[in-house]
Amino acid sequence: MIEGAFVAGGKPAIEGFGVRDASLFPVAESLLAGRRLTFDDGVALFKSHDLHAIGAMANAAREKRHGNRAYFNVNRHINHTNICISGCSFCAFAKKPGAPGGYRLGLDEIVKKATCKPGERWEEIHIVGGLDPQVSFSDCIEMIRAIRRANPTAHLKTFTLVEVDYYAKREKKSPREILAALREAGMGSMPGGGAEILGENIRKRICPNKISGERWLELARTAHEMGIPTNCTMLYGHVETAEDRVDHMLKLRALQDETQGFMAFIPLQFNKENTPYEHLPEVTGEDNLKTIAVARLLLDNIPHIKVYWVMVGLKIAQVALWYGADDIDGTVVEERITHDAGAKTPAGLSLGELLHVIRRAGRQPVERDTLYNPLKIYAQ
Ligand code: V47
Repeated sequence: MIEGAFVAGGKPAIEGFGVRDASLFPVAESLLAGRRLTFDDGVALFKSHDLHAIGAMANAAREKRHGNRAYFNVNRHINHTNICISGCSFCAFAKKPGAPGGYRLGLDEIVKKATCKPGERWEEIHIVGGLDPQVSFSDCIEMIRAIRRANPTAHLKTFTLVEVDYYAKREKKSPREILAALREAGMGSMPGGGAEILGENIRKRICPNKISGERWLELARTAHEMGIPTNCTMLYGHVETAEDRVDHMLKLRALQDETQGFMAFIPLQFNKENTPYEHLPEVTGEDNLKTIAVARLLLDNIPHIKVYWVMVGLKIAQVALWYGADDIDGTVVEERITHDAGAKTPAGLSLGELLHVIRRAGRQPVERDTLYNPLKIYAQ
């Protein structure tokens, strides 16, 4: 049940959210009564332009869980290879083997990136790469071990479920064996990439060679059963419909009911440059904020909704902290996937810049570790 939506003067509670679009009255009533939102509620939210009311509902849910806190972490991304056989149409980062622009970092370069210079620290290193035929599973294990040696205190959030499936097939091993070996080498948790849109109709169009949505969910279940926490994502703003987005979120919600293994949901705004979708309209700020808000409202069992400023920009990220997001990713340092697709955001932020963004949004910055244990609560 969402509290605090009641207004003085005996007005109906629903007005506390400022809902003007009648199609959202049932949604607001469900929230006030503590009822779980349905597929139709999700679609109504996406189709409505009553943005402030949607934000107010999401903010009430966000503040009920997290108060005024805005979590962030001091992290660094490393993309060890962009060579990939998957051929997903939305991805400007990936290069086919032998194609111009392909790169594969050597172990020395990876270790150098993972090693802190004086004055630097990374609480988390986030490592993902393409499905590169020249990178063996033992290379992956060696990479994790070498990073661990170079930076023993950083949490390693490594490899997507897509990479787990790829190496399981290549090594003729079960996903459990692959995950166990990665964990043994030093992997602490997994990022949420590769989910895209889980519905097969869209997957067939945008990433026909990638694992199915069903397989992605099955692998997430396996990781969670093994006690490996993961994130989950949704790539939005390409050819999907409101119904596809809601279906995606409800599939994640259903799995989370079973496993409680997802830490955070991160909506990923599609960046279209250098992809076949350049003709599509830009994703708007309205859509960014609405997607964050609907995620907060539908995903009532996923503790954190993270806004990824790299994709939506710092200004929208600030507002998103009032539209359902309680977490903002992060210092990042170096980013390739979005920037190869035309992102105009910086590649990384200093701790001071990130604190400024959160404070100027009026939220209390809380530095967290990957598993959301607070490390430091900063003055607002
Ligand atoms: O899976 C690819 C997406 C993902 C584009 O778990 C694109 O904490 C936008 O998963 N425009 C990788 N997105 C990034 C990712 C991620 C990022 C930040 C935090 C976490 C986390 C995970 O990027 C891919 C794909 O869905 N992607 N191409 C593009 N043109």
